Amino acid sequence: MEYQVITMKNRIDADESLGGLCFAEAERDLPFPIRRVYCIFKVQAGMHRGYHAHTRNWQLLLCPYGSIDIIVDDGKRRETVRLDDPTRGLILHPGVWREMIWNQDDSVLCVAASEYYDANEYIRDYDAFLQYRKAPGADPEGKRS
Ligand code: T46
Repeated sequence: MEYQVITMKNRIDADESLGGLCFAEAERDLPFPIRRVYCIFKVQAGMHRGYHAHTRNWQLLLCPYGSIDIIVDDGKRRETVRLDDPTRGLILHPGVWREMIWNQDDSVLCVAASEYYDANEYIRDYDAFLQYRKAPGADPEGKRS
């Protein structure tokens, strides 16, 4: 499957009340440069988002607060990765379908992305995604050079 689960480098203070800090550096800890960051917040438990793949975009997904399940689908298999610890990160390669399920109210999803936002590099139709997986050089939207 074209994803990795990583443990972010972290510094947990000996004094538990001071909590912890975790981090990753682009192109050192992550296999891509970071051009964009975004967060998804104030989502109610039980809600689903996503339902798309990217043709170019690499992403690191983090859940700094709460619990979110990420379903990753390569067109043949579907696997679920639970993000419920701030130090646990999910690197999604381009070309995988993702769905996100909120397990807990107000869980926060933070994402570092390799690309600027470009609606044209999303595949939002599952049948088009399956076609794309069969012929990754082909453009399901007719928009890639
Ligand atoms: C992804 C998952 C994990 C922007 O204008 N700029 C942005 O950088 C982003 C990410 C989104 N948008 C707009 C596009 C839509 O009008 O924000 C709206 C909501 O985006 P979307 O429905 O794609 O949100 P999700 O939660 O389904 O998916 C998002 C990311 O779009 C996607 O890249 O992998 O989070």
